[in-house]
Parts: sequence; C-alpha cells; structure tokens
Amino acid sequence: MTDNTPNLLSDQQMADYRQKGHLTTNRIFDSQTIDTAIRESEDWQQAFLADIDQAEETYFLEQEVAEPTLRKLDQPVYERAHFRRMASHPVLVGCVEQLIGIGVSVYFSQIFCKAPNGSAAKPVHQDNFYFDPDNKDGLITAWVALDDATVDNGCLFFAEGTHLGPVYPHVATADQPFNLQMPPDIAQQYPMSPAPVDSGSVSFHHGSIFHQSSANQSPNWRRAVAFHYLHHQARCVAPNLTYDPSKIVKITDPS
Ligand SMILES: O=C(O)CCC(=O)C(=O)O
Repeated sequence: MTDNTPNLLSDQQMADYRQKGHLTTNRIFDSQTIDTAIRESEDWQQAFLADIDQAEETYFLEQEVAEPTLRKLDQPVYERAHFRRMASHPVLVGCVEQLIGIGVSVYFSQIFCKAPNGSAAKPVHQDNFYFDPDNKDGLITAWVALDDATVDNGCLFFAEGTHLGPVYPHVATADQPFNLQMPPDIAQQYPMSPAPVDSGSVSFHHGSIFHQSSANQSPNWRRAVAFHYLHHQARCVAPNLTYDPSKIVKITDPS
C-alpha cells in the first residue's frame, strides 16, 4: 500500500475501530486458502506432537481435554510459506496499514487450536502487555478465523473502549506462567461483548484492548491464526514473554 492506494475500510469502519478498539471484516480469504491452512496446521500439529519434549508439554498441550492435543503453534508466518503468504495478502495488509500506518512487520504469529468438547478459555489480557510496544497504537492483531468462531466454540470477546486506557500489569498462575492475564478485580469492571467471526473473515484488534476467548463447548474445532503486526516506527521494548527478534517477518516497506 502507498499513500495513494484507495482505502479498503470505510470511514464508518475506521471510526468503529478508533472508538471500540476492534473491527470484524467480511471474508478476506477464500475457502481454498483456509482449507490449506487447516491441513498445514493439522500436519504440523501431528509432527510436533510426535516429537514433543517434557519442557514443551506445559506450554503447548491443551490441559482440559482427554486426548493429547496442542492448544497452539508458534510462529507460523516465520515457519511456513503458506502462512507467510496469508500474512502478506494485499487486502489484509491494506486494512492493517490503514489502521496503524504504512510499513509493517509481523512481530509474532500463532495458530490457536481449540479442540472440541471442553478446551480451555483464554483469560482476559492485553496483547500490548505481552509485547510492550513503545507506541501503543503501533501494534494490531489480525485474527483470521479458520473455522467459524461462535459463542459455543470459543470466539473472542472484547471490552470495547478499553484500548483507550492504560496497559495494566498482568498476573499468571504458577502452573501456567505463560498465560499472562489481567488481575480479576480489574477485568471484572469491564463487560465483554462476543465477536463471532466466519471462517476466512478477520477480527482486527488494537494491542491494548481487553479481550479473552471462551472455552470450546461444542463438538467441533475452533482454529484461528493470529498475526501480530507492528508498525515500522514502533519497537517492543521489554516484552513479558520471550520473542525471538530474528523471527520478525517484514511484510511491507515504509513509503
Ligand atoms: O484465539 C484465542 O483463543 C485467543 C487469541 C488472542 O488472544 C489474540 O489473538 O490476541
């Protein structure tokens, strides 16, 4: 995208994002792209599970379902060409650049795999606490639904408007030190609204918005891939988990 590229998001969509802190678009990815993404993530999960070591189990394994399944896979954009192509999709990137400015990288990416029948909720958190960008408006997550995400199977919920406030220190339980979360006394002050997303469509969210996902109570998978884009002028100063800077993937140049 350049300064002369026509806008993809309407003035109303831009105003909604500024006011609420998140925005769901219509379908951006066709079903072939989504099917390939699901197949690739399934193959990757199988290979990963076959070779998982004990140190990785606590971080990667879903604790709430009987079958050993992975709750997530890290760095699909760095590791797999198909996800790199998805993160470079011109419409997706055009929307990202309209929202945070031209010239972006994927700072981190992850595939969330919520297995059927009980896989865990993700507690309330702010992505900006995890990544700590020096410009709080310079980080946006594009969350691409691989399956339809519904209230029953564990869609995202947002506390609209919280992106305009501070980033709070998060806490974690001893058994899940990686699951950083908002202290409950703060989280409970803000009502959460569900944001169902159809497969192939995208939820964009500001790095500071409070959000969570519910447990998967359905008999079906709820998979999604999240691309965490960083504007080229922003730096993640002191992230609260470890992210390998050599795995940042530049998507577009500033122009
Ligand atoms: O997909 C999920 O369950 C959580 C996603 C999330 O928190 C994020 O993309 O920032």
